[in-house]
Amino acid sequence: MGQLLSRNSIHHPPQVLLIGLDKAGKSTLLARLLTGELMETSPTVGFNVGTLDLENNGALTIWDIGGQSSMRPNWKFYLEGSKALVFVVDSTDPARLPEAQKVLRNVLREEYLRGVPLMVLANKKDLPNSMTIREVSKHLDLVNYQDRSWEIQGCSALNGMGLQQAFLSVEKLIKKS
Ligand code: G3D
Repeated sequence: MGQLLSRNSIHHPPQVLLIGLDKAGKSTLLARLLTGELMETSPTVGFNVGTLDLENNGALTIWDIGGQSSMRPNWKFYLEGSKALVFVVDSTDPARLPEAQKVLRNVLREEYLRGVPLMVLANKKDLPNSMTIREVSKHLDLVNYQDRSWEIQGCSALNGMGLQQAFLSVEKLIKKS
Protein backbone atom coordinates (compact mmCIF):
# COMPACT_ATOMS: atom_id res chain seq x y z
CA MET A 1 0.00 0.00 0.00
CA GLY A 2 1.00 3.57 -0.19
CA GLN A 3 3.07 3.12 -3.29
CA LEU A 4 3.05 6.18 -5.44
CA LEU A 5 3.91 5.56 -9.01
CA SER A 6 5.43 7.95 -11.39
CA ARG A 7 6.06 7.55 -15.05
CA ASN A 8 9.76 7.37 -14.23
CA SER A 9 9.58 4.47 -11.75
CA ILE A 10 12.67 2.34 -12.18
CA HIS A 11 10.99 -1.07 -12.33
CA HIS A 12 7.82 -0.22 -14.05
CA PRO A 13 5.42 -2.96 -15.05
CA PRO A 14 3.95 -2.98 -18.58
CA GLN A 15 1.79 0.03 -19.27
CA VAL A 16 -1.85 -0.64 -20.04
CA LEU A 17 -4.23 1.98 -21.28
CA LEU A 18 -7.77 2.00 -19.99
CA ILE A 19 -10.18 3.73 -22.32
CA GLY A 20 -13.93 3.90 -22.68
CA LEU A 21 -16.82 6.30 -22.95
CA ASP A 22 -17.73 8.26 -19.86
CA LYS A 23 -19.95 6.24 -17.48
CA ALA A 24 -18.60 2.93 -18.80
CA GLY A 25 -17.19 2.25 -15.33
CA LYS A 26 -13.48 3.05 -15.64
CA SER A 27 -13.13 4.94 -12.34
CA THR A 28 -15.07 2.26 -10.48
CA LEU A 29 -12.89 -0.42 -12.03
CA LEU A 30 -9.66 1.35 -11.23
CA ALA A 31 -10.70 2.09 -7.66
CA ARG A 32 -11.49 -1.60 -7.12
CA LEU A 33 -8.36 -2.93 -8.82
CA LEU A 34 -5.55 -0.85 -7.60
CA THR A 35 -3.52 -1.75 -4.61
CA GLY A 36 -1.39 1.37 -4.71
CA GLU A 37 -2.62 4.88 -4.25
CA LEU A 38 -4.09 6.60 -7.22
CA MET A 39 -1.88 9.32 -8.46
CA GLU A 40 -4.25 12.25 -8.63
CA THR A 41 -3.43 14.56 -11.45
CA SER A 42 -4.71 18.05 -11.98
CA PRO A 43 -8.26 18.33 -13.32
CA THR A 44 -6.94 19.82 -16.54
CA VAL A 45 -4.88 16.71 -17.21
CA GLY A 46 -7.60 14.50 -15.79
CA PHE A 47 -6.22 11.00 -15.68
CA ASN A 48 -5.44 8.46 -13.00
CA VAL A 49 -2.60 6.02 -12.91
CA GLY A 50 -1.82 3.20 -10.56
CA THR A 51 -0.42 -0.26 -10.31
CA LEU A 52 -2.37 -3.50 -10.39
CA ASP A 53 -0.83 -6.50 -8.63
CA LEU A 54 -1.92 -9.77 -10.18
CA GLU A 55 -2.49 -13.10 -8.40
CA ASN A 56 0.55 -14.55 -10.16
CA ASN A 57 2.84 -11.85 -8.73
CA GLY A 58 2.85 -10.00 -12.00
CA ALA A 59 1.84 -6.37 -12.18
CA LEU A 60 0.51 -3.90 -14.68
CA THR A 61 0.53 -0.13 -14.64
CA ILE A 62 -2.89 1.12 -15.56
CA TRP A 63 -3.48 4.53 -17.05
CA ASP A 64 -7.08 5.71 -17.02
CA ILE A 65 -6.95 8.55 -19.46
CA GLY A 66 -10.56 9.62 -19.25
CA GLY A 67 -13.54 9.07 -21.47
CA GLN A 68 -15.24 12.43 -21.79
CA SER A 69 -15.30 13.76 -25.32
CA SER A 70 -13.30 16.78 -24.19
CA MET A 71 -10.49 14.44 -23.11
CA ARG A 72 -10.36 12.37 -26.27
CA PRO A 73 -7.92 14.58 -28.18
CA ASN A 74 -5.45 13.94 -25.33
CA TRP A 75 -5.57 10.18 -25.63
CA LYS A 76 -2.90 9.96 -28.26
CA PHE A 77 -0.31 11.54 -25.98
CA TYR A 78 -0.49 8.48 -23.74
CA LEU A 79 -0.46 5.85 -26.43
CA GLU A 80 3.27 5.65 -26.93
CA GLY A 81 4.80 2.84 -24.88
CA SER A 82 1.48 1.16 -24.13
CA LYS A 83 1.62 -2.62 -24.25
CA ALA A 84 -2.11 -3.24 -24.23
CA LEU A 85 -5.36 -1.39 -24.59
CA VAL A 86 -8.31 -2.14 -22.35
CA PHE A 87 -11.56 -0.78 -23.70
CA VAL A 88 -14.39 -0.65 -21.17
CA VAL A 89 -17.97 -0.79 -22.40
CA ASP A 90 -21.23 -0.42 -20.49
CA SER A 91 -22.97 -3.62 -21.54
CA THR A 92 -26.35 -2.28 -20.36
CA ASP A 93 -26.31 0.66 -22.74
CA PRO A 94 -26.90 -0.47 -26.34
CA ALA A 95 -27.75 3.10 -27.36
CA ARG A 96 -24.13 4.17 -26.87
CA LEU A 97 -22.49 1.18 -28.52
CA PRO A 98 -22.28 2.84 -31.95
CA GLU A 99 -20.39 5.73 -30.32
CA ALA A 100 -18.15 3.27 -28.47
CA GLN A 101 -17.50 1.41 -31.71
CA LYS A 102 -16.41 4.63 -33.45
CA VAL A 103 -14.15 5.69 -30.60
CA LEU A 104 -12.52 2.26 -30.50
CA ARG A 105 -12.01 2.21 -34.25
CA ASN A 106 -10.41 5.65 -34.18
CA VAL A 107 -8.08 4.94 -31.32
CA LEU A 108 -6.92 1.69 -32.92
CA ARG A 109 -5.99 3.63 -36.05
CA GLU A 110 -3.24 5.36 -34.10
CA GLU A 111 0.19 4.40 -35.31
CA TYR A 112 1.47 3.89 -31.76
CA LEU A 113 -1.13 1.20 -31.18
CA ARG A 114 -0.29 -0.85 -34.25
CA GLY A 115 -0.32 -4.53 -33.25
CA VAL A 116 -0.99 -3.71 -29.58
CA PRO A 117 -3.37 -6.30 -28.09
CA LEU A 118 -6.89 -5.30 -27.14
CA MET A 119 -9.05 -6.45 -24.24
CA VAL A 120 -12.67 -5.38 -24.32
CA LEU A 121 -14.37 -5.45 -20.95
CA ALA A 122 -18.14 -5.79 -21.18
CA ASN A 123 -18.80 -4.15 -17.82
CA LYS A 124 -21.86 -4.12 -15.55
CA LYS A 125 -22.54 -7.81 -16.08
CA ASP A 126 -24.03 -7.88 -12.59
CA LEU A 127 -27.13 -6.16 -14.01
CA PRO A 128 -29.93 -8.32 -15.46
CA ASN A 129 -30.33 -6.19 -18.59
CA SER A 130 -26.71 -6.53 -19.68
CA MET A 131 -26.06 -7.64 -23.24
CA THR A 132 -24.30 -10.90 -23.99
CA ILE A 133 -20.63 -10.97 -24.93
CA ARG A 134 -21.65 -12.01 -28.43
CA GLU A 135 -23.94 -8.99 -28.80
CA VAL A 136 -21.30 -6.56 -27.54
CA SER A 137 -18.66 -8.06 -29.87
CA LYS A 138 -21.01 -7.74 -32.80
CA HIS A 139 -21.82 -4.10 -32.08
CA LEU A 140 -18.13 -3.28 -31.74
CA ASP A 141 -17.22 -5.10 -34.98
CA LEU A 142 -14.47 -6.99 -33.20
CA VAL A 143 -14.18 -9.63 -35.92
CA ASN A 144 -12.77 -6.94 -38.16
CA TYR A 145 -9.71 -6.49 -35.97
CA GLN A 146 -7.62 -9.19 -37.52
CA ASP A 147 -4.37 -7.27 -37.35
CA ARG A 148 -3.99 -7.65 -33.58
CA SER A 149 -4.90 -10.13 -30.87
CA TRP A 150 -8.04 -9.26 -29.00
CA GLU A 151 -10.33 -10.74 -26.42
CA ILE A 152 -13.61 -9.79 -24.83
CA GLN A 153 -14.66 -10.68 -21.31
CA GLY A 154 -17.59 -9.79 -19.10
CA CYS A 155 -17.00 -8.20 -15.72
CA SER A 156 -18.49 -6.13 -12.95
CA ALA A 157 -16.39 -3.26 -11.74
CA LEU A 158 -18.93 -2.91 -8.95
CA ASN A 159 -18.54 -6.34 -7.37
CA GLY A 160 -15.18 -7.29 -8.89
CA MET A 161 -16.46 -10.26 -10.88
CA GLY A 162 -14.15 -11.20 -13.75
CA LEU A 163 -11.54 -8.51 -13.14
CA GLN A 164 -8.55 -10.60 -12.04
CA GLN A 165 -9.17 -13.08 -14.88
CA ALA A 166 -9.44 -10.26 -17.38
CA PHE A 167 -6.16 -8.64 -16.36
CA LEU A 168 -4.36 -11.98 -16.21
CA SER A 169 -5.52 -12.42 -19.81
CA VAL A 170 -4.19 -8.95 -20.61
CA GLU A 171 -0.83 -9.97 -19.20
CA LYS A 172 -0.87 -13.13 -21.36
CA LEU A 173 -1.79 -11.12 -24.45
CA ILE A 174 1.14 -8.80 -23.77
CA LYS A 175 3.56 -11.72 -23.35
CA LYS A 176 2.39 -13.23 -26.65
CA SER A 177 2.63 -9.98 -28.59
P1 G3D B 1 -16.40 6.29 -15.86
O1 G3D B 1 -15.23 6.45 -14.94
O2 G3D B 1 -16.11 5.38 -17.01
O3 G3D B 1 -17.01 7.57 -16.32
P2 G3D B 1 -17.78 5.39 -13.50
O4 G3D B 1 -17.58 5.53 -15.06
O5 G3D B 1 -16.79 4.48 -12.91
O6 G3D B 1 -17.94 6.75 -12.90
O7 G3D B 1 -19.19 4.63 -13.46
C1 G3D B 1 -20.39 5.22 -13.97
C2 G3D B 1 -21.58 4.67 -13.18
O8 G3D B 1 -21.70 3.25 -13.42
C3 G3D B 1 -21.45 4.82 -11.66
O9 G3D B 1 -22.75 4.97 -11.14
C4 G3D B 1 -20.92 3.45 -11.22
O10 G3D B 1 -21.25 3.12 -9.89
C5 G3D B 1 -21.66 2.55 -12.18
N1 G3D B 1 -20.93 1.29 -12.42
C6 G3D B 1 -19.64 1.15 -12.81
N2 G3D B 1 -19.34 -0.15 -12.95
C7 G3D B 1 -20.46 -0.84 -12.64
C8 G3D B 1 -20.78 -2.25 -12.60
O11 G3D B 1 -19.97 -3.14 -12.89
N3 G3D B 1 -22.06 -2.57 -12.26
C9 G3D B 1 -22.99 -1.63 -11.93
N4 G3D B 1 -24.21 -2.09 -11.60
N5 G3D B 1 -22.73 -0.32 -11.96
C10 G3D B 1 -21.47 0.07 -12.31
P3 G3D B 1 -23.34 6.39 -10.72
O12 G3D B 1 -24.72 6.06 -10.25
O13 G3D B 1 -22.43 6.90 -9.66
O14 G3D B 1 -23.33 7.23 -11.97
